[in-house]
Amino acid sequence: AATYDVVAVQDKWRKVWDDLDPFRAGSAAPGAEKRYALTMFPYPSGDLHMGHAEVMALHDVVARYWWQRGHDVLNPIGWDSFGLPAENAAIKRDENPAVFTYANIETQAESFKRYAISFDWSRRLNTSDPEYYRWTQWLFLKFRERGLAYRKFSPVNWCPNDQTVLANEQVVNGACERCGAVVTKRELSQWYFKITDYAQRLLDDMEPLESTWPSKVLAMQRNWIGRSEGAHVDFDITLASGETRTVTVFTTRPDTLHGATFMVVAADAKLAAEIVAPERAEALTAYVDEVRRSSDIDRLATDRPKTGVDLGVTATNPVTGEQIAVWAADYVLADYGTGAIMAVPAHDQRDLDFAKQFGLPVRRVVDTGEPNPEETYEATTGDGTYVNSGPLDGLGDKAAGIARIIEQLEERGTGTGTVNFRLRDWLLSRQRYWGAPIPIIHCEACGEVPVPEDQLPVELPDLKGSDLKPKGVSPLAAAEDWVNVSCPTCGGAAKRDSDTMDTFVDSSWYFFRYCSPQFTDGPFDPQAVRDWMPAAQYVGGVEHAILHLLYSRFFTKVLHDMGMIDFTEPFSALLNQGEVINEGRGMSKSLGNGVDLGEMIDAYGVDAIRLTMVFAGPPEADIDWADMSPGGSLKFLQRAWRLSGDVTSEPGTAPSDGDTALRQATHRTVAEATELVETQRFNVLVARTMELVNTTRKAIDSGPGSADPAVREAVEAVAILLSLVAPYVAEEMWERLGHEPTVARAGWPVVDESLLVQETVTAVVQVKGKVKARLEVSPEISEADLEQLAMADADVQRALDGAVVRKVVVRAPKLVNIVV
Ligand code: ANZ
Ligand code: ZN
Repeated sequence: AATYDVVAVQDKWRKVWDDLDPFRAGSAAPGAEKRYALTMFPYPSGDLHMGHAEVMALHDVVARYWWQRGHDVLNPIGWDSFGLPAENAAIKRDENPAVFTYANIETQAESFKRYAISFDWSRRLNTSDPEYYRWTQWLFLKFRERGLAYRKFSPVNWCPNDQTVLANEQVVNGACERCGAVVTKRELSQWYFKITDYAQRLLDDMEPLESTWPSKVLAMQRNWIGRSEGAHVDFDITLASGETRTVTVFTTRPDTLHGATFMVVAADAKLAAEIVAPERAEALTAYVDEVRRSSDIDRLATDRPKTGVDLGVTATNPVTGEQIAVWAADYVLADYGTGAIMAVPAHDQRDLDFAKQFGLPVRRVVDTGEPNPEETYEATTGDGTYVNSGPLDGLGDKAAGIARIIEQLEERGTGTGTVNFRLRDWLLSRQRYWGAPIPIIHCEACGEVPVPEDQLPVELPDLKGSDLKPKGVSPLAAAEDWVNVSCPTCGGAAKRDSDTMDTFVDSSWYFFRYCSPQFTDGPFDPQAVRDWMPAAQYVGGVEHAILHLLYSRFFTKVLHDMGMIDFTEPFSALLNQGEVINEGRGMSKSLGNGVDLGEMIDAYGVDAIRLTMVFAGPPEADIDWADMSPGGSLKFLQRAWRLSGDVTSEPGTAPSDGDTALRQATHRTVAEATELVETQRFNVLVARTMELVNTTRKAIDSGPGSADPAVREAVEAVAILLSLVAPYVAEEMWERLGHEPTVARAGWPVVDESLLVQETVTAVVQVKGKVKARLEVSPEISEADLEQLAMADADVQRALDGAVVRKVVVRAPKLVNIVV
């Protein structure tokens, strides 16, 4: 059979499309609805890989479909081009990170073009371009003006390998997310974004996203924000000096206050050292040294032996008046809640383990019907009836118990109801070179002075290789010419802030910039953003489910509060694609199971790879490349292409006198395809296209023949459907059908509703020889289906009236006879 030359077809249309530039945003008919198709921008390390190929193929189905529907589409591309990998590569090569970065960007851009993603190439941006980071810096200053960027001296997560600070979010199981080194703590003065001010709104605004974002992502965000309702309860501590000091704890179970038999403060918080009795101070110091060496995850683990130090002071339980011991321990975290807890060992296993370890009292205050934790050392955490709880005794309702205790505390002024969030402020300073410099100047006389707006961007000095080696302070600090400046306020000698911003700052607003990437009067043109945003569809990996999405949502809310935009959520819909794996495992160098995208494309062509990715399964599912058949995809594409050579009617032939059965098949396929794309079942779309190719082939070979206008109609529909997935062969088919390029903008076929109507016949249902029902059924209905329909009919059921059915005679599609 005839075949097309994959490489020749790719080369041919690449050139034509470069000239046509068919995907410019704004090029649709006037008044067309605007749709923003956004995909997570790539990081320029090396060339494209299978993961990119998948996400782009899926994303492009939607973008190309929108063009075919006549919408105006914004489908931009750019690069998240600051970051550590480029800096580490530059150190190895003794060059500036820009060299490696921009070379990779060119390689990737070339690959994207070959891969034929329908990007608007006029909107390219790189976060490491001064024209871009000028506005990253500007936004930082605006956040600071609003009190949303501030500096504080505090213990921070420190990666000893990368020699930089990490955000909490970048510490995974106590290790650096990038390099895996065990993260330690350091005291440093650092910049933070006050994302905690937005915690409640970040939660509330998720509600409208419920049906358009994956529920898994919403759950991860909710968990990260970690809202807990509870109370602040004040405990008076009598210090060794005889003075009283009030310490507040956060608890989600104020109703168990009568069972609070000791108190625990975080060992590494200042408070512990401030309240410790002199004779216990040395023990505390030794213990804190030990604690600093372990990670938060280890500290919170329930299965590890409890450790701690008795601080030698007592606190007063505000409801029982009892004196209770105060301990310092590592299972209480310094930076959660108030860094101090009331321990209720009977109903919290960690407290109970601690009590057991150190012989502290246990008192049950909720009787759940389970064995008493005072004896079993198994904490009971469920609901029950209050006991040993004074006024609460006998009550069986937890919510009421909590409300009553809060009321009592508030009356006496010893506590208040409160809400606590797990979310911390976003630490954005990084002691590395390849990022946007923080636009602040430190002057001894004036303090922190923002770089005046007209002096932005603060450009990076040209450093390379050996200058960039991590030394614990930013390499910028050693760039004397750059760091020493005169103060913008007093003119005296001053120094630039030598830290750079976390690259998550860059990626928190790039999708705004895409709307007007050349705009010079601000980070974006407000009108352009009004036109395109929020993005109708965002496609990307679930690895960004927390950080990037949370930060982008935060930025959007701040921009809203600044009056720059009129919406509060940036992405109306989100799609997380699955992962491309091989032989059941993630691809990795160490496993040696990597699949090279370039080799795949050389062997099968772009279209076959894209089709394979889309056809593999639902977009959210992982793709095991070992089970895929790109060769099979190519065979199918050849078969589709052959159809276009068999059409003998002229372009523009009216399909109305064509073969009805084929016309019905075509129109049904298009109607279904519409539904399938809109519900993101792209793999089924491919399956339906394959069926239409087969039906059309039969019509040509053994049906109405190649001259029938219905055949042309069918093949044109195939070309348009394929244009979403396999753009090269679709274009080639379109040309062979006698049309001008580009098929990508040909328009979605219009469905003739009258061709969707299924013919029906009337089936008669008899019970005891009398007609009891008439059913409208398909002429092709099976005997079994017809019997089932008949038995389910209400009139038939009434006629049977519970009688035992002896026999059912079915003559599909016309008759069902029920004998009782
Ligand atoms: C008494 C109590 C009794 C508690 C009980 C729980 C069960 P979430 O839901 O995660 O917010 N807690 C408070 N601050 C802490 C800290 N800095 N480090 C470790 N644990 C801390 O958890 C809130 C609960 O975790 C609080 O409620 C407190 O223990 C503990 F039957 O107080 B609870
Ligand atoms: Zn000054």
